[in-house]
Formats: sequence, C-alpha cells, structure tokens
Amino acid sequence: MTIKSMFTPSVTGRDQNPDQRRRAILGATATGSVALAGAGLWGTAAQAAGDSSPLTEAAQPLGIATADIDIAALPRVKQTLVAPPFAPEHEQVASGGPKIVEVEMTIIEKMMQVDHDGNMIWAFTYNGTVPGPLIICYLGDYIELTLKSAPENMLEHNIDFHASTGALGGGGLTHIQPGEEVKLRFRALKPGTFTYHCAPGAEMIPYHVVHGMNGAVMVLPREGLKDKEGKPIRYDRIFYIGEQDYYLPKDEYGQYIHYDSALEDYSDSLNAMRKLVPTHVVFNGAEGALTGENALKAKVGETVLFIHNQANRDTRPHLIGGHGDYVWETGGFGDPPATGLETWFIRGGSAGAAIYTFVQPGIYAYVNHNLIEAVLLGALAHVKVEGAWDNKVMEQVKPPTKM
Ligand SMILES: [Cu+2]
Repeated sequence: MTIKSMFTPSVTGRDQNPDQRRRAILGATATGSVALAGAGLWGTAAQAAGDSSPLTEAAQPLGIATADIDIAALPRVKQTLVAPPFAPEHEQVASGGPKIVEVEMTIIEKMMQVDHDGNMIWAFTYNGTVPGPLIICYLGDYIELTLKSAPENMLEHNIDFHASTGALGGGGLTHIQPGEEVKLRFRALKPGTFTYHCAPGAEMIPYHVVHGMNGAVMVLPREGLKDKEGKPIRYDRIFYIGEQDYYLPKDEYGQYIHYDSALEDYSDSLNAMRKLVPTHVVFNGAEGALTGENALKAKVGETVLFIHNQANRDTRPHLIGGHGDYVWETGGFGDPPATGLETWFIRGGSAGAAIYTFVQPGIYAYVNHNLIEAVLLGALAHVKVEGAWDNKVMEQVKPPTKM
C-alpha cells in the first residue's frame, strides 16, 4: 500500500457510501464515522456509539448512574495539563459530585532526539511531549477534551482513551486533519490508570503509537485510593513515566537514517516494526530524560505514586533499592492493591500504578527490569532521594578491605 492510498480513504471518506467507507476502514484508515469505526476496526456494530443501551451490570457496583445525570447542570473545571513527569494539580479525594473536567491538547509532529548519540525521530505528540500529558479526574466525572492538530502537521490523528467507553475509546469521534479541532466528552466509568493513544486506522495505529503518540489518564475513586482493608492511601507526589519503544530504521551500513520530514520514514519504519525488535526503549521520550540532571526528586519519608504507561509493549518496572508498597499492576483501582512487590508487570496497552514511601536517601534506579532494555536500550530513570541514612535499615558493616 502506498502512502498516498493510506490517506485517500480517510480524506474523502465522508463523501463515500457506507460500503465504500467500510472497505476504506478495513483497508486503510478509519473515517470520522462513528458507527463504521465501531464496526470495522476492533469491534462489532453494537459497540458503536450510536447504541444507547443501558450500562452493563459490570459498571453498577461502582455506583455510577448515568441515566439520570443532567450534563448541562454539572459544574465545569478546567484542568491545566503539564508536561511529564509531572501531574496536573488535583485533590486526592473528590469534593462534591461529578464534574466536567475540561482539558485541551494540541497534536504536534516534531523532530525529537531519542538517545545520547543524537539520533532523531519525527515524533507524533500530544502537547509536544512523549508521553502526552497525564489527565486526572474522579470516577463519575466527565473528561471533555478539546483536541487540536497543528496546521503544520502532515497526518491525520485521533485519540483512543482506554478510560472511556464506546466508539473505539473515542477514536471514532476524534479523527482530525492538520488545522482542525474536535471536542469529545466521555464519562469516567471505571477507576484506575489507563493509557490513551492515537489510532487513526490500520498500519497507522502502531506507526503513530511507536512514534510517541500515547499517554495516560488517572481516574481516582471519589473517596481516594485505599488499601485492601479500606484504609486511605495518600501520596506526596506523582512521577508519571511513559515507556516508549522506538523502531528507528537503519541503512545498509547499520546507520540510523535521517528523514527531513514526518512520514518520510513510513515504509522503512513499518519494515523495522515488523521485526518486533525495538532500537530504543526509553522513559519519557528519550534516553536520559529522567537520569542525571533530569533525575526525579524526593525526600526520605515521602510517598510517591509512580504511574507507568506503556501503550504498546509489555514491561516490568522495578525500583532498584526500593519496592512497590502498594501496586495496581493493571491500573485497576476497583481492585485492592498488591503489596510489597519487587517487580511488577505492565501489560502493553495499559498504565499501572505503584506507591512507595522512601526510607533511605540516595540515588535509586527505576528501570524496566529486562536489564538489557534498561541499560542498553534506555529504559532507566533515577530518583534522587534526600534525607538521613538509617543504619538500622542498611549498613556497610565493613568497607571493602583486603582479605
Ligand atoms: Cu496520530
């Protein structure tokens, strides 16, 4: 399939008859048509947004009643999104009833450096960062996203929120061309951390995701996080980490190829991706984004919530020298957290959460504990923790001495 044919159906899709459009979706990128997006790509026609059947049993235990909610009467709050590894301002327990949380993201295609050697990728980003910003709301709130695509962009984009319900996670309702904007509102019906990513259709889906186009949403329980006995869990700060696998094409001499514009790497990238061997696995967009000068910072006694997003590929976070005190591997806050873990597993296509209270100062390494990926490919962060060393926890009883 040529690059031109990838785009033709999506650009003209709105003028085609349903059969042509369905073929276009199955063969190439999705159109803006909700029903067809639901029918064609991942699911069945019944899952499309046009189906207004009531909530399933599964949603009921969470206390979500959507039928009698008056959206127009809900209070609105604006959430200012911030660049990773930081989290937007938020309370840890909801005050009052459901709200509409307004957020805005701009899609920016940009050249980004990915490693210490200066190798580059034409990244596809939400708000200019890899991962895209963290969005936070409470169970039962609405997220209302204004999604804009910068006029200088080359490609069609959209967004699939795993936190949402229907229309391919909103993907079927958010296709935009450069210079367009769209607004999507969805209700957060499940508590947890969830990935979001671009999913414009067919091969463009993984192509965009492994060019950086993903991020996370955290839907907090209204009463906040709890342990398995129901005792509140609170945190002092959030470290939001997006793990990104890149597949940079190489020339016949094994050198990375430079591309002058976005999309020029398309067919080379697909060839590289097909081998399933990433050239880079990095945190927050680039090797070294969270190490050395850029290390995450905390103090002894502080409790940190690590949110780990991986939209594409399995990973196994580990805090070297620490633990996961409370871990929601799957991100599902509806389940009690696991406790005292050494390493946890984040499935590709999800975001997980782990809480740890630091008891010793020093430099911690937060890694993907496939150590080849951590050390050779870049999946490594540092946490610099200040405070007083506690010999009762660990002590070098005898320094290295000649025997
Ligand atoms: Cu995209």
